[in-house]
Amino acid sequence: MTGLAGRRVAVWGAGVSGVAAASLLVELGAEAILSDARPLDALQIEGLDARVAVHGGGNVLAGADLLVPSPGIPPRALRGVGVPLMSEIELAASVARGPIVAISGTDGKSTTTEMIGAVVRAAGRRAEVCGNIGVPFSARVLAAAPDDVLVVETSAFQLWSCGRFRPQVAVITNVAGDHLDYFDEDAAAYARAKARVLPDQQPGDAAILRAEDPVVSGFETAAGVRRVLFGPSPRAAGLGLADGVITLDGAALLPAAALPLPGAHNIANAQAALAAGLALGLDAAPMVAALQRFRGLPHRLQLVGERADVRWYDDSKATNPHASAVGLAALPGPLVVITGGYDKGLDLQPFLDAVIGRARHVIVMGPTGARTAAALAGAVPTTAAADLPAAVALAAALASPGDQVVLSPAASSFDAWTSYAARGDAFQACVRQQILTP
Ligand code: UMA
Repeated sequence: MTGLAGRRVAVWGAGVSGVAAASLLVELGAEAILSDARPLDALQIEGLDARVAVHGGGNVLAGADLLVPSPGIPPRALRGVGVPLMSEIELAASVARGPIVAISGTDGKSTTTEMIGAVVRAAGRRAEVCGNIGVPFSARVLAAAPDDVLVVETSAFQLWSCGRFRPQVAVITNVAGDHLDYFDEDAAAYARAKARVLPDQQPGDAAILRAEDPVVSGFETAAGVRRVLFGPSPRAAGLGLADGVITLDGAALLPAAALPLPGAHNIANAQAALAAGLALGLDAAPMVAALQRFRGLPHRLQLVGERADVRWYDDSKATNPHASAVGLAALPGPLVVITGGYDKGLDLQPFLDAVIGRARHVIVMGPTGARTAAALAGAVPTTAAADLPAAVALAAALASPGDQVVLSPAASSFDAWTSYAARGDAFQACVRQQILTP
């Protein structure tokens, strides 16, 4: 059915996507050669189909005429490779039986993805939530029944190499500067990748686009595709916000204050989830109820605890300056901000704008720390901390009653941790040990 049976396909990268893609390929009757830049004894491969051939110590084609690259492999490493590329999500989508909802954009993807899973289930359909959020699409696609909704978080790393990818519902949250090192500083290539959920849509499919983002609302959609705009401002058509009430085509749907998650960005995430559910033909009432119960995900402006009238938040998922700014804007009250991490060379301005005039103090760490401190000189007091325990101790000394202390890195975690989740866990452990435990 997919034309993959009998093909010899190389899969590069033996992380979770490579393992899932190679296993799916052999399941579909293809011959899969999985290779990794690291030596075999350094790899921890779990759940790989025994029929897959594995090579370590370098990525190889081994006579394959099709290549499925792992998302972590940047375009420059695949240039001139000589065979067509097939993205891992494209591979999975090629055998999907149920409708695909693809969530793209720089910020809010994971929360929106989980919200869509929640509203779909509340409305009585099964949802398979997968993709960049952690479980590869290729690992889940065959488990889904034809009536199940495949809710897929898609990253620019997965989208740029798609040859064909048709989600019946495409959601784009926003496009802000991120991952420019991966795209060799080519912001247009990054934006193109974010828009890659749109061109293969068919008449009757839906494109759910963030109204206030000029890049996103300017994206072209295919002929016959329904464009639904969303965002927290008054709007006659689509999902809007008027007098604190979320509206659908101007009619009241849900007071924003009934959403448990704080901030305008979460109003927008909830609107996108409602729009996606409505595009699937689901009833509004159970979806609205599900959003009123939705408590959010770890490390996304997660309240760790409160002590002496100071609230401690973990926003480790804010891996770029724009995401940090969005999270900081959602917090009331004076801030003590702990920031810094792996330097992707991003423009710090959105973060600087969010802390100037609002932060009592900014504690800087990691490779972006010195750059941040220099940019804030004269505007906000800054102090460098050697590590997270030191930063937490410093923040405790600087915070006054009524303040919010927030880990808001504005940078990736790869300087010191394996993931933003590991960084957030470490921060929460420090807060519990040093602050919350009497
Ligand atoms: N490798 C090679 N050759 C190379 C480079 C790397 O063989 O030239 C190998 C590495 O040695 C390693 C493997 O590739 O063994 C890692 O592959 P990967 O980095 O693509 O990671 P996976 O484990 O397959 O996880 C990927 C996503 N990772 C990235 O996009 C970097 C996960 O997103 C995703 O959850 C998972 O697939 C399932 O779909 C993570 C992420 O950080 C969470 N995403 C970025 C983000 O959200 O900002 C885009």
